[in-house]
Amino acid sequence: MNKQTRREFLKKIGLVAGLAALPSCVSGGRSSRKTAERPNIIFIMADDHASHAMGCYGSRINKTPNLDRIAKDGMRFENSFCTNSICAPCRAVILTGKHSHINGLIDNAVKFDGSQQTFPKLLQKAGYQTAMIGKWHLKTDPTGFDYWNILPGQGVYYNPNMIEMGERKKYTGYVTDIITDHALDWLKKRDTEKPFCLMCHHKAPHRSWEPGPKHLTMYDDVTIPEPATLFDDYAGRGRAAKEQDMSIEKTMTATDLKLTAPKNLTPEQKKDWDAAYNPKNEAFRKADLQGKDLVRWKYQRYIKDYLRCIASVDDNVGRLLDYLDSAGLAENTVVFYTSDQGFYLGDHGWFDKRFMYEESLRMPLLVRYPREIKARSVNKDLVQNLDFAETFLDFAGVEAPQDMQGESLRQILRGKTPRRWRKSIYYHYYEYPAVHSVKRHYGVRTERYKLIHFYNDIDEWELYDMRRDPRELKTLYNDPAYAKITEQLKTELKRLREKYKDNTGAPV
Ligand SMILES: [Ca+2]
Repeated sequence: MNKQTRREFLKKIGLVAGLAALPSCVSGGRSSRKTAERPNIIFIMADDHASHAMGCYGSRINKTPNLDRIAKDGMRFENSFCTNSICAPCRAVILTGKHSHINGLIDNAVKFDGSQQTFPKLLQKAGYQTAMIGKWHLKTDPTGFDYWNILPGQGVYYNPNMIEMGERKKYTGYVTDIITDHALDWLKKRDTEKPFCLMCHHKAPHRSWEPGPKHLTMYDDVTIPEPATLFDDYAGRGRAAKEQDMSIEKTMTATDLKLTAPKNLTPEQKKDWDAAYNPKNEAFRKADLQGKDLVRWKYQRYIKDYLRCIASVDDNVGRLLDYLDSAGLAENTVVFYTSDQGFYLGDHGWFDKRFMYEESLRMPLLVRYPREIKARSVNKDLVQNLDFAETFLDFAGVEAPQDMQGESLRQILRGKTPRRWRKSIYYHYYEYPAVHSVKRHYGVRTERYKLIHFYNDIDEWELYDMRRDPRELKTLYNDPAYAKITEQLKTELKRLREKYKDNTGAPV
């Protein structure tokens, strides 16, 4: 029975609304009561965690043993991309399964319209218990959750305020630990008769990369390898890459570099902080660095703090996984790990995200669900955050509404890529003029090529052949040898803009 007929059949026998009450739903066509239970969902998301800082993605710079557990027992996606590489827009796309121009949240300045359809609301309606804990960043209160406890705005790393169902409370401690504590508390107190969907969304490793008390001196005795493009001069690209304001050399502040301590530490935390940073700062003051040496020092300073924040995320993901094991929930829980987008880890001399270049376009994506996903699988299909809503609904046996724009990943997770899976992805970034000065652009990426159109106060195109130039150092736009490819990509870009109903920005 296909999805539509099954739905009609259920409707006929009056079971659609009652699905929630059924301990064994027919989803997946399994017969036994036990295997047909609807799975729980834990959706863990970090903020700005690039996949090249994860062990299972081959990181040269850190280890993430707990995240690797998810990859080892499940599937790792090699080609997972965001639609708009910035915090709030990415979250809105995930919630709605719709591109930014449709859900309305095109940049970080816009408030999310929480009255619209989202996957948590649909899961809730289908009988799931839903919870949202951690970074929300959408400016309006969460909707579609039985329980929510969120950081206000970006939140802070130490001693954060959180807003629990509308009530603001202050906590002492480190944000990644505190978010996980709340997630574990909620899991322990939940109604065990119902399936659940828990969103555990971390602030880390977002700027300004303040490490937790356990990791303040981690990496002190090592030098982290530099990326190949740390001293990129952007000679092969257009104005957008040259005119950004997100470089390690020029943009980083004293706070970013921990030349000043965070203001909100308790006396005890301040003592630990000073013990870790004062000697490092003293050594810097004596060194009198300039030019490339100074960039190198800043890079070490930045990347070590970034990785220290990730070490805490990794520890805390381990705590959640351990709980699932001890509570007997590991088999029947879909565990998702991702980040709202990638990040520049000194690549091209940058930090931050926004550009459609690979480092920030890519999202790590690991999914574990032993009942359907083979251990240690690796997938190369082109997938996006646009697909998550429909994937969660599919696992819950809820039919995705027609107006969602992604595709369920469930068949891919089962190792069976649908025959007509997409061959290209669409991207559109809007936040300009704004912090970091990354110009507005949209584009298309296929397995091999990428075509980007920068517009607004500029009209420039860039084309990359990622097989020959994986670091995207030289645009091939206007290269006669690539004229035919360029035309094909423009046609594809037009098709995608029509498909996704995007008439914002300059025409192709
Ligand atoms: Ca982010």
